[in-house]
This record gives sequence, C-alpha cells and structure tokens, in this order.
Amino acid sequence: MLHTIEIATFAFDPAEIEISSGDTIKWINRDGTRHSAKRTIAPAFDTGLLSRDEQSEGVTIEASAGETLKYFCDPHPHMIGTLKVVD
Ligand SMILES: [Cu+2]
Repeated sequence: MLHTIEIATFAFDPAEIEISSGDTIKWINRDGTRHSAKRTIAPAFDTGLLSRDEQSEGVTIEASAGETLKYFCDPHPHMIGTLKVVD
C-alpha cells in the first residue's frame, strides 16, 4: 500500500500512521522551508531535502508488526513522525 504524508507548518501530517511491512511511503512538503524525513537506525531512510510542493521518492519499509518507528526532519529534529507497524 502507498501512504502519502504531508509536511506543513513544520509538522508531519498525519504525525502518526499505521503501516504494514512492505508498504511504501512518500512525503510531500507544503512549506516554503525545505524539510526532509530521515531515520538513522534500521530500517533507515532519508528523503533528502524537499522544496515546496516537492514529493519524495517512495520509501519502502520492511519491519515487524508491533514496531514503532520514529523519524525526524534533518534540519528541524524537533519535527518527529511515527510509523506504527501493524499486521
Ligand atoms: Cu523540517
């Protein structure tokens, strides 16, 4: 399944989503400020900086049900998003 998460007003929207292992996520930035979605521990990913209205490449997540995966924006690490892996 494909999920799209928007980035607006210095926040991920929705901030938390449920995914299944093998799902793909894309982020799209609606702010004038550049943002990213990054996770440094496995499963690690990094969209790189996204300009306004730019959509990331798809990130496919392989993880176990029950895992809660946090990620952040590289230049604004107070921006936190959560992926809850469910069956
Ligand atoms: Cu940011």
